[in-house]
Amino acid sequence: MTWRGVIEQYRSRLDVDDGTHIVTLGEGNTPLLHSQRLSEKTGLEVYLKYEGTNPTGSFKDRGMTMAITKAAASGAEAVVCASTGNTSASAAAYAARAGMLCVVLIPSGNVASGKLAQALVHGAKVVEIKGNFDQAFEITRKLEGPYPVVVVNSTNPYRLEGQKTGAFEICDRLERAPDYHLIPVGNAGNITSYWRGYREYKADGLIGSLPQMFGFQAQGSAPIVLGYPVESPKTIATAIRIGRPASWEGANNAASESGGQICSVSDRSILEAYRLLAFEGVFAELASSAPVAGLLQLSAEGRLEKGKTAVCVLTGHGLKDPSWAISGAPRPELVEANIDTVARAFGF
Ligand code: AN7
Repeated sequence: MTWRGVIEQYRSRLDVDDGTHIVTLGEGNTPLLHSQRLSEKTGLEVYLKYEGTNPTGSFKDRGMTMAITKAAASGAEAVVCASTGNTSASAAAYAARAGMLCVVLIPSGNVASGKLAQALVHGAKVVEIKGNFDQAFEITRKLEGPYPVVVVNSTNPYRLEGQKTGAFEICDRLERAPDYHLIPVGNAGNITSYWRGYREYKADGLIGSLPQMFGFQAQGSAPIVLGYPVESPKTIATAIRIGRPASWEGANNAASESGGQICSVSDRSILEAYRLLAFEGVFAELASSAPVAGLLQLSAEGRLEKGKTAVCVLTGHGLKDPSWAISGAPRPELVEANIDTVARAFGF
């Protein structure tokens, strides 16, 4: 069967009426890659759910097809979001597809260039604030009501509904749930959503057991781990530079009900995981490398049972932020255009 996006694929599990026009870019159906190197390093069977292959390069598309489909069906003409980058890229693309206006509020200086490029090319109206994501989000929430816009941040209930399809795809592929599910945590919507998806499959007898859910925040931006909001969150992983997560409780529930945990990982370990993934051919953005850093940390602490199956969700594509890839590598050598100098430069 041809793939027509997550709503058509999981229609019976999503609340979309038959006559509704579906706004889709063919999202979902992303690869679940076995990682030879991570499996060898940890003694587990490690899989990577590579969400970078979604139409706008991140997992946000799963929820955005739902949010924009519902907003369009309700007659809305404009959507708004605050974003660390990926939500705005996705909202801009799906709003363009639906012929709607998209307005975006971002923290100045802390959005990767590829994400900003996406919002702009799809015709979104982008405003930067002299502040962080949490401040942008607070303002955004207040716009709905007085102004004719629908908020498409993950507080929009349809976003989390769409995102649970990631869990369905993993179970459909493995024909069971993994033992461990590892995922980055920013606003904490995605972990909340995956947990909902797994529980739904379990309740319907499609899987026999549930995974332990492990969420990873960056150390300088780890409010859930600390137990209180962080006023000035800091991390190189700008996607998860969030000090006051909207789905805080959802993340805590997922961790406690599943016997997992919300943990933090250092920026250094995130960067190491980013390089490790890239050397295995998988280009994921920094935030997406947090669960891999977390996997290695938990494994080194002997907290994961060998032989078990683990899935790390790689939430966004590495091309979103090429600056980190380039800054960590030597500059290409510039030589004269002939075979001898080229061969010499290659070291042949
Ligand atoms: C690559 O785009 O919050 O815990 O505004 O872009 O569901 O928030 C992005 C979050 C992980 C965290 N990985 O997911 C935004 C935004 C990537 C992300 C997360 C984000 P949540």
